[in-house]
Amino acid sequence: MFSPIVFHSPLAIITKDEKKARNAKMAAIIERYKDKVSTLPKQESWMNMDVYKYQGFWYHQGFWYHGANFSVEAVMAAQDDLKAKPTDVFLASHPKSGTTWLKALAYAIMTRTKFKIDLASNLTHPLLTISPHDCVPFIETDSFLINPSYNNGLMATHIPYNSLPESIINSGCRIVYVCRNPKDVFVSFWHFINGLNDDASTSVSLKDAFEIFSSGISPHGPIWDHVIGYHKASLERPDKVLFLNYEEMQKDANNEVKNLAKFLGYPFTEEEEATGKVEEIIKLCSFDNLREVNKPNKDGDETSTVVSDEAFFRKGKVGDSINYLTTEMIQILDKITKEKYDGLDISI
Ligand code: PAP
Repeated sequence: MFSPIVFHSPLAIITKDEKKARNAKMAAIIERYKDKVSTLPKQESWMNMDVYKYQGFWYHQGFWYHGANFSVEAVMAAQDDLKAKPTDVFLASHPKSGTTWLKALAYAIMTRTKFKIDLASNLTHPLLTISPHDCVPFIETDSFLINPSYNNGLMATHIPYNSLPESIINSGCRIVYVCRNPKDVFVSFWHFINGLNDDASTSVSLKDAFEIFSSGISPHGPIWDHVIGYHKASLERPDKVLFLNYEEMQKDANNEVKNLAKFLGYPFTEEEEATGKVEEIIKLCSFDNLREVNKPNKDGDETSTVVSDEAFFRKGKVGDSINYLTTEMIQILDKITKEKYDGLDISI
């Protein structure tokens, strides 16, 4: 059976002093990997940011905007420090592929006997008051990195399959991956990075961002290799790696959520299905509901640790990229995707 997961990250809200202490700890991690990073190939990516190629994928280095989260050093530290248990569950994805939604669903499924869902009273369930990112922290953020013994049994990562900390593979714990159409990922990513930006002079045009994304040098890129790594793993180890698809989740949430619950070891009982538990969880984790809960600004900017919660809820639609990309851009991304996924059963 799985270890019980705790209420939420105790690090969701921090004071200025705590933030300073955490930055100091992250600085120490950056220092720890300084020599290793200095040997890596480097390229310019978007927003005046250099990215470093590590084990086939690109990452920013050191502190960038909201801290050193997701940096190449953060990946290295997770690789060295994470000790996964066989009962753990890791939710994996390329950025902007449906991570927040998957976090909410997995958390709601796994804690459903502990927390009552009461959409009317708006008070009882953690997902009605805090972000899915506070319920399920990333291993390559300071929530975990400054406190490596912190592990609540349900964690998330953007690290590609081949770079996962060895204990995640060796312990035999479960991994759920969510993939999404690269065109929608790109448009979502572009909005997200420009939204992070306080300084308009460093915002990136769609055209420039497109060149970077399609050539694979955006952070965690190339997206296609990211997806393929987990897809292959899901074929080789189907009992340990579940491969989900954002578009399928939108099309048939009921079926996908039941599958997810089964894979996680928390299948819905007949009674739960008959009494609408699946639909209740889908509604709790719906875009509209989560966006409402994560509206600005409950916590105040001074104390929030990372990106503001609302940034993770833009439109939540399939195919929105058509409203932004030129015909040529669509053709380019479709061609790369077709070639890369050739012979693989990856629906997009
Ligand atoms: P992350 O990698 O930074 O954690 P991630 O959650 O993977 O981000 O992706 C964000 C996308 O998921 C956004 O897509 P959009 O820009 O095309 O709108 C966001 O709106 C969408 N999203 C977030 N929550 C949900 C949800 N509950 N249902 C469907 N889509 C969602």
